[in-house]
Amino acid sequence: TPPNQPYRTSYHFQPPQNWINGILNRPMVYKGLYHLFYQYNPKGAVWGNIVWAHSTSKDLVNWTPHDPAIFPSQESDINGCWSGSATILPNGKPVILYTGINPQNQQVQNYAEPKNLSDPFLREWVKLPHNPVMAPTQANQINASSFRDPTTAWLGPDKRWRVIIGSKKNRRGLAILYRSKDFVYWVKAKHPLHSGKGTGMWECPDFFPVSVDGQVGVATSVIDNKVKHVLKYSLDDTKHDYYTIGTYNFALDKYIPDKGFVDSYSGLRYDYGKFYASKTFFDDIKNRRILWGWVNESSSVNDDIKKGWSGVQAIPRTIWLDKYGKQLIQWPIPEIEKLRLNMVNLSNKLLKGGSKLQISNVQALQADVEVSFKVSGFEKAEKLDPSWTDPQMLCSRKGASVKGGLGPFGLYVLASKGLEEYTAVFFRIFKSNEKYVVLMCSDQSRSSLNEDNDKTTYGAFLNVDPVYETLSLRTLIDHSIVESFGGKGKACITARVYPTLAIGYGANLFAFNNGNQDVQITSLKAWNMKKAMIY
Ligand code: DQQ
Repeated sequence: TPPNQPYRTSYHFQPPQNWINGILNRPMVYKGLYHLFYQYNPKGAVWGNIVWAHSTSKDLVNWTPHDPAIFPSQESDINGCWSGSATILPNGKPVILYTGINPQNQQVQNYAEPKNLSDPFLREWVKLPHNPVMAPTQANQINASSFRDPTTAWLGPDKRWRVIIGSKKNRRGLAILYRSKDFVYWVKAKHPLHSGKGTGMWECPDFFPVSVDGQVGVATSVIDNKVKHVLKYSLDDTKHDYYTIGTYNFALDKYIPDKGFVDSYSGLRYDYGKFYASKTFFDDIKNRRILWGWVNESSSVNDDIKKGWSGVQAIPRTIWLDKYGKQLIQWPIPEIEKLRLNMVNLSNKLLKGGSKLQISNVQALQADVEVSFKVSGFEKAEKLDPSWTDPQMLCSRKGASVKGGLGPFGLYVLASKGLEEYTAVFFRIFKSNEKYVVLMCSDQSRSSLNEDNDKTTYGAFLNVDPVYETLSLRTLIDHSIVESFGGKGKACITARVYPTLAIGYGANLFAFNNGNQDVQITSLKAWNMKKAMIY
């Protein structure tokens, strides 16, 4: 990588150089080690020449790189080894199903397994000589340019494996279902597991159970009345990850979203900023389900080529069902807290309307900040216009500098001393009938003096009642990424920013309140983050 790299992260995963994307082709645990596989271009900072790069870790924080695990080597993947997933078979053997691009540029699904099961790093993978194991044909009517990203397989009570593959038919997104008795010979089911009208292509689907009771994770094959199922897909059209919560009807081999959940651009999202092609895996070391996603750049392709790299991975998040079954909750894995150093701690600090407060003694470039607010004076809340249904639009219309009644209040991160540059993560409270609605925003519009970046503002409605609950925000700041969790993980927003002044010692952290009503910071804790060992 070229020198002078203010945007390289210090604790978010990224390789030393080049392009990464798609996913962590299904991370997994094997013999006590976490394996991360990800889409990687060994030859440059733009997408292409895709192989599966590979790293392992004991703690999901520090990583050891290995040579690429899967790369083009046979006819069925000669034009690329795209996304896929690992499944651990009942005998403990991990198997990978992945999408290969064949000489006709068709998307087909291939099988690979470790060469040597006693190597805990699983460095070498061998492919079936007779790959592919699933392919588009005249008979099955599968669209050969929209057939990719097999999920982790689940084993039904009938002892047959099932896997879904993302696809589309015209504008209908599809989760094509295949079944197998031996994991090698796969038969397409007559009906997809699920489909969605008008969404376009479903990339990187993920299908998994979540416990209806508590935060404990559930293994992928569990089907009983103590779980709900989640279907997630990445919409190629909007580049966001959407999910619904529902029931897996095993007798029909169909997934049915619960009432109120929709397969559309307005559906629930894992993250309301930049976060794509994510996947979950069940971590049987700690009995939790972990979600991991890729965060693309917001800089120009030219700048990516200049800096020699593109893409980072978000911090892995534990994911579980909220107690009302209405949404998923996400929280950064606790292992990341090992990197915390030198806590700064404030409590019961009044943040007057129109004021800001610098948080000193933290290294604002790489920090973990947790803040909670107590709000009063609800009569000051602005009225929510019934037409303001799109939170991102509302956040861009009412950015951090637009004064309000209750809010905007929150944090200025990666901020220059004189606020020529800052990224604002904040709340704004509206009144709608007799209820209060909390809007959470991440405003990048002032994040950099370099105009050559995508500085779109992001937003989400946060399902917290500010009258009875504390309003909390956690933000993970790491040079060019700002990952924010509102309401203890009820809404997440990830942003990429490229300050020109707020770099090195020029980066600062503030709490701010641009509303006219005072708010109380009940607690603010900020830590410097140590650098993780990533390569
Ligand atoms: N990128 C991969 C595909 C996947 C997409 C190719 C997601 O397998 O559908 O690199 O970004």
